[in-house]
Amino acid sequence: MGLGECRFDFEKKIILVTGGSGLVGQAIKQAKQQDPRENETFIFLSSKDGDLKDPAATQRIFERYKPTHVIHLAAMVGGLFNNMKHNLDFLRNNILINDNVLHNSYKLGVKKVVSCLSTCVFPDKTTYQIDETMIHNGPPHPSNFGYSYAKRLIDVQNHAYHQQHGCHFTAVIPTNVFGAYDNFNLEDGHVIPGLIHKAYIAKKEGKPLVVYGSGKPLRQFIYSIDLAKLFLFVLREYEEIDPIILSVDESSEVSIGEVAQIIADAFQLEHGIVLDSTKADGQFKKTASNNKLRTYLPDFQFMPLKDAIERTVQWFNLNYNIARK
Ligand code: NAP
Ligand code: GFB
Repeated sequence: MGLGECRFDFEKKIILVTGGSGLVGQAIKQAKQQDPRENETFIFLSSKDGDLKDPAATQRIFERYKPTHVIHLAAMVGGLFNNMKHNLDFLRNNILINDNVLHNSYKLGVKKVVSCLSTCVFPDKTTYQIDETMIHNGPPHPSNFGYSYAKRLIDVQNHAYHQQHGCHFTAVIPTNVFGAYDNFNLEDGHVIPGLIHKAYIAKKEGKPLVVYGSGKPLRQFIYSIDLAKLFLFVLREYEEIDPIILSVDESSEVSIGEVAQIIADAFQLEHGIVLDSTKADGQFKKTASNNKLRTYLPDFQFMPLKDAIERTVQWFNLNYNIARK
């Protein structure tokens, strides 16, 4: 069954989206408006609704909204440099958040939970392309071991809840995501929002764009809106407990230098790009296979990277005042 085609599903769904105010949450808000279903009611949470690290606050949220389905996005999230500085916080905060959300979902008889891992959780020393079966095959890259082990544990928890209680808790594994409402903080954010913010400043100051590291590492980037459409597919159609990678094709993998050039062109920068090799490169590559996704959605069209980056640059220029930075 393709995207947009739906089996008639009259079951009333109350869908709680934890982390609904962030990059991916805002994209799901937009995607569900573009592809609405009468039987679905969405509730988008932010940390203002309650700290999900706190068991009592989490229980209050679940008792208040009584969800039938959960899209679990809430997490301590950050780029390479934030992870390298705070591996312990990424480990503890995400373990606490995930345990509270999954256990309250079990206690309230939630019919389905779709949690969110990341391709950085896979082993650093591996064969390529990486696929879903490799998730526990060795240590992750040392730059983000805290976040990675906390995320791997979600897969372990999903299987444990299924084995002991028959719960239907699953997970998706996206590659690096970008888009509107991202975290454009220069220290803590990911590479695309970081470079967009730096290009914005470079444009104003008539300076070159500074790219951290060698510019050689390779990444697959998925636009938040494409990811959101795939999240809705998984919520509505995907029946497995085992996770599924949500990634663009391997052929769309680019180097950091190439993505920096796309951003510099989008801002029509006139002073070029310089590399700051004093900064870390992190993991050289984490090339993921989307073969499993393609068995479900062989014709899914991803937005070309250049177009998606130009839309994100446009959003940042228009929303500079409200953007997280
Ligand atoms: P984000 O923009 O940083 O948003 C994080 C969300 O989680 C926000 O809504 C935030 O609420 C909420 N949150 C954080 N700590 C919380 C707490 N203690 N209690 C309640 N809510 C809390 O993150 P994102 O990029 O959208 O990531 C969404 C999911 O995708 C995460 O699970 C992340 O691990 C995963 N992921 C992201 C990427 C990527 O490249 N961004 C790649 C792969 C996977 P406030 O807005 O109130 O702070
Ligand atoms: O997106 P990023 O921070 O995360 O960095 P990772 C990607 C690459 O971009 C690294 C380079 O090779 C950086 O050296 N880079 C160049 C920059 N300029 C910049 C810049 O201005 N800011 C940043 N941040 N990078 C993360 C994991 O790894 O991937 C997280 O640590 C999460 O846990 C995320 O999984 C999706 O792709 O290296």
